[in-house]
Amino acid sequence: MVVLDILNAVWTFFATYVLQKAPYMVGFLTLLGYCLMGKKWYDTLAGTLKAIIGMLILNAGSSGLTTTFRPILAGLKDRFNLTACVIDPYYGQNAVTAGVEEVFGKGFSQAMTLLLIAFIVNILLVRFNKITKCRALFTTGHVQVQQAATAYWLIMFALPGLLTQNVALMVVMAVILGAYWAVGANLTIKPMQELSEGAGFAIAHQQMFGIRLSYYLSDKLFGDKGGKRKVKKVGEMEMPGFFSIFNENMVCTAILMTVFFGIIMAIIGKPFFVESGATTETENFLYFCFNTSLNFAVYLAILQLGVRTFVTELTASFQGIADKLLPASIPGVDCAVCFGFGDSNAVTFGFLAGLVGQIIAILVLIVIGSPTIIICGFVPVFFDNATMGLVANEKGGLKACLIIPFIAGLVQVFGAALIAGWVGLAEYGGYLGMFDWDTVWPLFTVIMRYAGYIGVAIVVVVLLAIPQIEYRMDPEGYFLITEDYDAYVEYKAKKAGANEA
Ligand code: ASC
Repeated sequence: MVVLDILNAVWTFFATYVLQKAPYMVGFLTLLGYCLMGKKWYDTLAGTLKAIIGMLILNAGSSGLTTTFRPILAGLKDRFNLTACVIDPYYGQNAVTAGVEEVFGKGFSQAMTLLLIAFIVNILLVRFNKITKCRALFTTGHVQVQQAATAYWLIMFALPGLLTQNVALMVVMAVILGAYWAVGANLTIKPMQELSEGAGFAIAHQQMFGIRLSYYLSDKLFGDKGGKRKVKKVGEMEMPGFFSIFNENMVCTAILMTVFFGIIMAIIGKPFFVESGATTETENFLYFCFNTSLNFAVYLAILQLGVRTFVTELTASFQGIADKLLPASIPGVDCAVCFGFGDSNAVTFGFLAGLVGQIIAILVLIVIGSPTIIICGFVPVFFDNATMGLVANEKGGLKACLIIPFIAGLVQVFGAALIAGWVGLAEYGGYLGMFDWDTVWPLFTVIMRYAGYIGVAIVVVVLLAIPQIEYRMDPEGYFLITEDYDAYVEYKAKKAGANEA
């Protein structure tokens, strides 16, 4: 009994402080990887610490952005007394916690059990990737918590018949969520390897299908058509005179954010910020707006430093895990990691284009008298659209970097309004609202709601078929791209040469 108690305590500690805390999960994987590689103890210690600290720095940047700018967008809601649904992962999680007992008669703790089982499904799918073709392991715990909560709600809503059968309910949920993690992260491998020139990570976040869609569309609609068309990327834009200062990432971010957030903050007005404690009665409001807006560039710079600190450690050590435990796999990380690669200004442009899209969509909802009104959340509007913009810019240049996030912004609001209104989460004030959860997950929910168990089978089969199709399109390059990126580039060049000849 004592042994069981100890095991239980160790497990609870691990689940709470490692599995759900991204920096320590990344540190744990780095430690494990270096140990499996037989690295000297002091190199292992140094690498592990760098990985944890790098992730903590990244978190400092990303939570700085989130805590400073989230209240501003949410402030619009309070200022105008709107009863509306905020699309934001944290509001989404709160809404599930607040409503799940009342609506389904189930506690929130089961969502955490779901998380653990789904994670095991993810590991198994990667372990057997000779068959499954899934190559990426999800490591972003906080995102897994939010997704487990929302998936828990959506699936119970879709399959009310399962509510009395706990085991079946958990199995269905874990298989779908675990498959979504494995398949989604896998979809981002190609765009991320190309963007980072083989840094060796995938994205394990909330817009994984969005990233692949952005990659696909930017290439199809705005791409260079095999060298026949010139694509102008954000970084290559020659801007005349005054505009050339926009080439500098920090300056560009600072100016654009001052304009955009300056306007929004002016609309909300000083009393709101005094009340929320962000400023004081005596502080000059113009100064406050300017200083807050400049902090955007500060947090972005911090975030990018964090990426540089931990990515090499994590991906180098992951080789040990890939060699010994999970062959041909790479780690899936937070979407903010890709902001350390590509054209930094694409991050800012993608975000602003997405914000414009979201604002227009919200105005449309108001004008048509939609029963569910959405308020933009900072996390989807920034992290989703910046990521998709960055990817779009790589393939399709500036035009793609503006148009694709703009459309994504529309889709996020309309998708969220439909699904959150339908499943009843809007009543509790929030919905996860990130790109995949406004598109792919609503689709899953519709299929399961109307086709029951057959729907579950359709969702699982379609998900698992995706990596198979991708593999069949390029069997030789498929594992090469994660195992040896230089060899992959050479192989691609040879193939392109052969095609031309
Ligand atoms: C999310 C979420 C965050 C951010 C962060 C981006 O989905 O919950 O805190 O995105 O992961 O770096």
